Amino acid sequence: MQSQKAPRGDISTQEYSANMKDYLETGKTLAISLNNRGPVRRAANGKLHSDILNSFKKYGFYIFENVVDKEELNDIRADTANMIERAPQKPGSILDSRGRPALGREFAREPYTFIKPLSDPWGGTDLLNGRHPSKMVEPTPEDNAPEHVVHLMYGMCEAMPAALRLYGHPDLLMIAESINGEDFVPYNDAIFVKQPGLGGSVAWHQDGVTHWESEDWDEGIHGFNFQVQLYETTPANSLWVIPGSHKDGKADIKGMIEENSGSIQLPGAVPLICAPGDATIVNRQMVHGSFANTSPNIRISITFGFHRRKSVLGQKAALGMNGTNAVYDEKRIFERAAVIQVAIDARKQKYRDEQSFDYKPFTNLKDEYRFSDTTFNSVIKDYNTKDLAI
Ligand SMILES: O=C(O)CCC(=O)C(=O)O
Repeated sequence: MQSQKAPRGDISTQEYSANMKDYLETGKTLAISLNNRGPVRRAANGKLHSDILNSFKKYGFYIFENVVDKEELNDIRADTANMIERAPQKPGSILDSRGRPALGREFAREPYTFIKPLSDPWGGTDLLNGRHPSKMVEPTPEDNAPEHVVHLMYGMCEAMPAALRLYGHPDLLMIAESINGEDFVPYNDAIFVKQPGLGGSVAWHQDGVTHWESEDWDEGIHGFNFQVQLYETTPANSLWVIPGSHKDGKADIKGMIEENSGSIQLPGAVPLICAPGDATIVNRQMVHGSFANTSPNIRISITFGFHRRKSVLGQKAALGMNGTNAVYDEKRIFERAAVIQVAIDARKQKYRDEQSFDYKPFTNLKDEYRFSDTTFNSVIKDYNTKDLAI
């Protein structure tokens, strides 16, 4: 088997898929052998069952099955499809491909990232604090491929009513509370869109950039991300992680690839294989990434993270917030956390019989943070200018 180190344009999609085949199989076998998937289970106190917490601590990730039911999933799929359709016709356009005003031209943060099909936009660049040191393989797209594809979408709580409701999901918030404490706070959100035969790579990286040298560094200090999967995920299109790598401090990813004869097929990695409606948690310190999607299957992952409050308080803005020179003070954290409370109420207004999550920092503020036009404007509009990236 050839190793995967050809630069862009030097490898066809067919060759690429053939070179990946054994690696994908090996990863899948290993993934299935791990004891870290199942339904959400609560302990007697209503928090996440310790078996699950222990498994998450051991491996750095966990797959919760059947978290989002079919009806809700269909709502999220419809809102996501609409957001993709309403993207600017090409980067910089103010109209979508049907000539309508593109979504989000009035948002304070651009909601779309476009890339060239099958490319790796971050690997080997200084972007996002330079946290993606090595480039992935970029196969040559088919002749009929578009020039650009949507790779990421931001601002889901503002752009997608069903995503705002998902953000208030009681099981997901209970999981966040169980991992990061009752005063847990948001990080950010992003929707990864990996279209069949077009979706790009996310080069191997660890998410956190702030606390590697902190005196109180530990395996959970950079928080974790959820991914809710809208479609079945496969080894060819899914996110890959190296189990246990969240415990080992800052990884020398460039060195790992060099040691692997320059191949991006890092040994020991596993794909997150999910059914539609499953939700994963991934520790942000894990070495993780995803490959160009030459498969016939789409992956759309609704991704949003949470932190321990003390991990962000007083920290300087990083990653997507780089350049704002912000420091995450009490006011900013409170304002960003208010999105959780409004989301809980937006959800309650649709799913009236469901037991809502009690977000402790807002237990006595529920009435002020009901979902309404007023709170949409004061809390949700441009909420992601207050993301808490570390
Ligand atoms: O889902 C992917 O392909 C990449 C996700 C990722 O890198 C992240 O959530 O940090």
